Amino acid sequence: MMTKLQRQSMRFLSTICCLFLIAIKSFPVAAADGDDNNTVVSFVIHLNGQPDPCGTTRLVTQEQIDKWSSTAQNKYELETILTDEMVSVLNTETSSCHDEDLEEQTNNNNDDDDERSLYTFCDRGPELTPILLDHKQLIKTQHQTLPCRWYTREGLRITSGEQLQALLETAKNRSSSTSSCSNPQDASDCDTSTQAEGTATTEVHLYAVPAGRVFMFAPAYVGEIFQLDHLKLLPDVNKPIYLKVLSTNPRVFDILNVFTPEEADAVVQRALNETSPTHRIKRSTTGTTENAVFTKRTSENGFDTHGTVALALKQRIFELLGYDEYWDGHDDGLQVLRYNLTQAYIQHDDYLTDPGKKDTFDYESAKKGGNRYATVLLYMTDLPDGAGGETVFSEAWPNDVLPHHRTHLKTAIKELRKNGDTQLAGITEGSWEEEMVALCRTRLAIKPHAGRAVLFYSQHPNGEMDRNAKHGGCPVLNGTKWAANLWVWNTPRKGYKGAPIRDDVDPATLSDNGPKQLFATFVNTGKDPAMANAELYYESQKWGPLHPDKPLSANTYEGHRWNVRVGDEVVTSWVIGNEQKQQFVI
Ligand SMILES: *[C@@H]1O[C@H](CO)[C@@H](O)[C@H](O)[C@H]1NC(C)=O
Ligand SMILES: *[C@@H]1O[C@H](CO)[C@@H](O)[C@H](O)[C@H]1NC(C)=O
Ligand SMILES: *[C@@H]1O[C@H](CO)[C@@H](O)[C@H](O)[C@H]1NC(C)=O
Ligand SMILES: *[C@@H]1O[C@H](CO)[C@@H](O)[C@H](O)[C@H]1NC(C)=O
Ligand SMILES: CC(=O)N[C@H]1CO[C@H](CO)[C@@H](O)[C@@H]1O
Repeated sequence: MMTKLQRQSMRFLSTICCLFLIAIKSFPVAAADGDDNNTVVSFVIHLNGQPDPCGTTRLVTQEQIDKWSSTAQNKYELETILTDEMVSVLNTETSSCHDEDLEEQTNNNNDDDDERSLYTFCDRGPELTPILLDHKQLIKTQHQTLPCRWYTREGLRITSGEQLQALLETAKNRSSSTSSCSNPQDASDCDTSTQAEGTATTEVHLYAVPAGRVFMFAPAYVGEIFQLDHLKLLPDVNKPIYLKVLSTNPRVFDILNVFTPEEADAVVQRALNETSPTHRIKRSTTGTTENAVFTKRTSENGFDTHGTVALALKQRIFELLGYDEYWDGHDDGLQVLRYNLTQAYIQHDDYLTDPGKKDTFDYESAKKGGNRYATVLLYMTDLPDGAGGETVFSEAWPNDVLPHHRTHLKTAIKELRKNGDTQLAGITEGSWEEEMVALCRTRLAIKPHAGRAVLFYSQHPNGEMDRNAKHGGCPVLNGTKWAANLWVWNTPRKGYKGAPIRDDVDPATLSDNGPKQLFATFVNTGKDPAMANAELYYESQKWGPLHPDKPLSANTYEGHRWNVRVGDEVVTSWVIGNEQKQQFVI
């Protein structure tokens, strides 16, 4: 924490520095860098997920930016133009905007510019580039490589010239207000005459994401704020959505104002109503196989893949994570969780492994496979004080405890036994649940409360698993905890179009191992007059009217869900089983 005195002297220093800047600005030489238009911009480049920039560009004129903006016909052209242009204006002497993994691998000291160029970061080569759904639309750079995608610090993908210009304007406004005012909060301090000269360098920060990779926020310190002004305010909340950093390693964030109490209620109600055997609330399973009940996950869960609210939440979360469009198959559906008294989920990784290689799916996200990379947790209920139920990151320590004040697990267990909290709830001495309660009181633990949302990453920006993201659901010591989570994948997941397949799988055998196409018929007998205007949907996508005596049919896959709607209401919901031909009747 800064003391008041320190803050004052900081302000004093910044005033001096501004006066100094103003002094410099009166020399014509300051604006000399080939600019007639009074506007010069320098781009500050960050590699995906890195708070510190890897380099800055030479000054760029408005005219140049106008040209890039007007040349690009779509987002793919824009990202290629930006990649080429950034390479050409980057100050290479001071830049480290290249792929360090690659440099290490090739392990050579030669000063080959190619290997130290941003191009090697944007295109990490076929072995390290997952193939995303829009891969075919990517346009090669002048260097015949794949381009980066470009984002703001807040995760807004730059998809058009207008957006780039808007970014520039925001940055210009910011730099003019900070360079000519000693106190940006107080406009009376601003010297408008220097603002009019406008010769201060405007810095625009751009975050480069390699082809095939996903954007990740780049937290620098605990408490840092990322205000996501590109996300729409929720009508009932009416406050900006923002992230607040809870931990930088693992990367954990609070997400504020991202869902409403009404949405939380709707999701819980829907979960309680669900009757489909695959989606209803039941004892949870773990891992890559769907039916492994695990003794150290005692909580229950259901899935909400099709509810209107669940879908709205999913789309909002995707936008928040940096997707400019919702990609089907990149998530597991909203998982709704219930933890009754004493129930818990021991610390684990959301990142999946398949050591026995039972799947043809390629889980190696560090190469070109896919895995879960982001988890968003939504807490739906308040618990009484001391009621447990935290989400604990077992490899991370609380931020407000100095290292030498950290409590050992054994000490924490002793304390628990002394004050008897856990026995009261029905947790026995020596059980894994007891040890978890102790862990939750010593490690980085997030207290649930209604409306709280948390984001964490299970992968590093280069796709490697983040082993510090191990976490668990602490035993509930009083009441019931409701929560929901969304797992987001860096590629389509198993069974979905575009899912990555292991290299060592013979494609000829794939049809046997991969998901089987099945045939379903949907019939409206007309017996129920309420179904006269029924419509058939595949998940939330309309398929067609399901009129009496006009059956519909479709090729589909096991686990896929078809819904019958009357008006806005889903009245019946079918999940495809494993038989070749199936019929569903209302
Ligand atoms: C920048 O400032 C101008 C003038 O004050 C204002 O009209 C404009 O809306 C601002 N633009 C952005 C993107 O903040
Ligand atoms: C749950 O089921 C009840 C009774 O069928 C119904 O009235 C209610 O609208 C349902 N709620 C949701 C959220 O689907
Ligand atoms: C959790 O509590 C609910 C409500 O009391 C109950 O219906 C459910 O069966 C309980 N689940 C388990 C696994 O005990
Ligand atoms: C559980 O919480 C309720 C409500 O805050 C409180 O009255 C009760 O004493 C708590 N029970 C235990 C065992 O702490
Ligand atoms: C305000 C100003 O000087 N605008 C100039 C910027 O550069 C273009 C192209 O050289 C000129 O046409 C503008 O007049």
